[in-house]
Amino acid sequence: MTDEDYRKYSTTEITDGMKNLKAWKVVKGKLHRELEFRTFDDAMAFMMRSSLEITKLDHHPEWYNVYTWVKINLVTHDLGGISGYDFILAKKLEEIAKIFKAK
Ligand code: H2B
Repeated sequence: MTDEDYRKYSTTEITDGMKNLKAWKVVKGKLHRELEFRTFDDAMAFMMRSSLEITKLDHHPEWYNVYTWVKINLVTHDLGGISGYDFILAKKLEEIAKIFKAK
């Protein structure tokens, strides 16, 4: 994470970044992912574990939980678009989701 990452990405940069995030899509100008956990408790544990990284990054997801689902949208509100920080957070969330064997 550097100042270089804190920049609104161009369409080309976003397309490039998506190559490393196979399960993610761009929906309405945000990085989007829908995770399904084995149980509601796992979904909650994922959110709690992620909160530690989110606080470290000081970059926050738009997300909500329904039962075993966690639906995530990432965008940099202060820049009005997707930045490098959204990609950094997406990769982090993906790693944590793996620990919980989310689909
Ligand atoms: N998270 C996201 N996703 N976008 C932001 O613009 C943002 C944030 N701004 N978390 C941060 C906090 C900012 O308000 C603080 C002061 O760093």
